[in-house]
Amino acid sequence: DEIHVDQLGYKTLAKKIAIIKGEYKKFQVVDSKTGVAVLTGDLTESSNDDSSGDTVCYADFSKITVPGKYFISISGLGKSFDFLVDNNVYTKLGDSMQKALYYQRCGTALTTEFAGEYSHAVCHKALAKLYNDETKTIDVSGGWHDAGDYGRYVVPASVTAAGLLLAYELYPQAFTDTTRIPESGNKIPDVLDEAKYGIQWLLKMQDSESGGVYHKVTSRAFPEMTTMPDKDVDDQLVMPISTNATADFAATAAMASRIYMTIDPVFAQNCLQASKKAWEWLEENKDFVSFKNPSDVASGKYGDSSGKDEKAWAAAELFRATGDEKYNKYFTDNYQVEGFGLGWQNVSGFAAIAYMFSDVSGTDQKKADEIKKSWLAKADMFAATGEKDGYLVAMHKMEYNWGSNMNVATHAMHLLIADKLKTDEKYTQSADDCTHYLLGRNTLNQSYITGFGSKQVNKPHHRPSAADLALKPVPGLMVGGPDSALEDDVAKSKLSGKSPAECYIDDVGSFSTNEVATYWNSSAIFILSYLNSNK
Ligand code: 9MR
Ligand code: ZN
Repeated sequence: DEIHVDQLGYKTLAKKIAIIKGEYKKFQVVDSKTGVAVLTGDLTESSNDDSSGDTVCYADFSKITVPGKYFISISGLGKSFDFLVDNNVYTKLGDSMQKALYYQRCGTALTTEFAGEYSHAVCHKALAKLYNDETKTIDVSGGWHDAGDYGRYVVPASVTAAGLLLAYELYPQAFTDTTRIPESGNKIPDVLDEAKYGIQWLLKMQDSESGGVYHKVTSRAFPEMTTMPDKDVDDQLVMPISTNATADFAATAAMASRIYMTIDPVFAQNCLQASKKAWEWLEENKDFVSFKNPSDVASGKYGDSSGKDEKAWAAAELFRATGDEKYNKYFTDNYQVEGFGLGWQNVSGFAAIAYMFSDVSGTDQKKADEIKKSWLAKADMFAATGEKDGYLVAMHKMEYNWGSNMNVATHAMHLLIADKLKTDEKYTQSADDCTHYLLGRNTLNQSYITGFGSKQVNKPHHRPSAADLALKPVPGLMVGGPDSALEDDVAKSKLSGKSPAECYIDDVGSFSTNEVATYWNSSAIFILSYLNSNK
């Protein structure tokens, strides 16, 4: 299996490239039903890939536009996995990745009607104790289990929800009301029902008095891998308020107030009130309140050394939702282009998007144009990186760190946003190439999304998948992917000496390469919503 393709396939009119390890001359595209070769072509000259160390050449079979199932064959080497040429090739995947968030829901029973073999009884419904004062308990049930663990964290959950809202806002045609979640059929696109499920929990994480938002609610330690959600009965502790939880919350709630305005006006109003209240906390607590795990707590940290990008994001969203000059001023005075991140730690990309697309009167057009210019320059850089990369993915070899698949997906998001600002095929092409990477066109020939592709993830670091009786893991979850820092014992013992792009192992113990996370899914859902928006 040295012939690497997108294991789902390609849309009919898309550019279609297979990537081959080694040096060969000719390839054939074979119709896998009839066994008939439908195209013979020349491979390109070989070049080197920096991130994997591979020597690769390319088969371009873009000419194949007849829908069907095919494989690539190279004499002396063998054949690729089967793949489809079909305009609907990513439809099921998009729906499934969104449905995966339903499987992550906390505080509700996953019934067999909607969850099938992945059903379980209600979990984490008991009142949670305030870490700083265990005599106080509050109801913070709901939301999503963050990842392979059952922690619920405000920072990443905000980013997850914001990614869904943004996908819906830019590509509404990609979403349906028929993904078989409990809300399906309510005339609201399921993606908005899912985002609302997360945001309703975020609302509960706000301290109604001060407006500050608690950083997370988790148990002290991670439960065993074989614990189903409903069997995890350790105390749930609500950790102190932090700047970034409060600011990310303010941003996401303001965004929600805009998006749900006509669809769900009461919810939209609640979100706006809560967002403003969170902003008040930020105004009263100007010094950065970071989050550190207390010594007896070992759940995920989601720490950060700066709250600047988070606060700028909150200001941009609040300005867009209200038109109030005070938020505009805060944004224009404070926003600095710093990385345009679209992940949990650096959210300056979300801040930029909110401002660039603002049509509220009072928007500082000069500032917006400046940001657009930098955004496009960065997109040019990503596109150039992708073109140079052996596997055509917009990634430098230093970027294969924990959650590298999110880097791939957010770079694609960046490119797609750029295309919205200034249509250019090189942007959408590079984003497509990132998607192909995630779906198996990479050095390991590995599809990184459970339940999809020919070489699938079978053993994700995901407690329900490890604990339930189902043979296959919960489908539609994207794993973190290669992490060259080798940050768990399995990775240390099995991956040492490997190139960055190879530092991945499908092992339940490898939490630094094979865990799942809601915000990783959300970034992938964004790019799939683009792909599924124009069939
Ligand atoms: O996604 C997070 C990654 O960027 C960090 O490097 C890593 C270590 O701090 O944590 C990751 O997030 C994990 C979180 O801390 C706990 N739940 C599982 C998350 C995904 O691995
Ligand atoms: Zn739960």
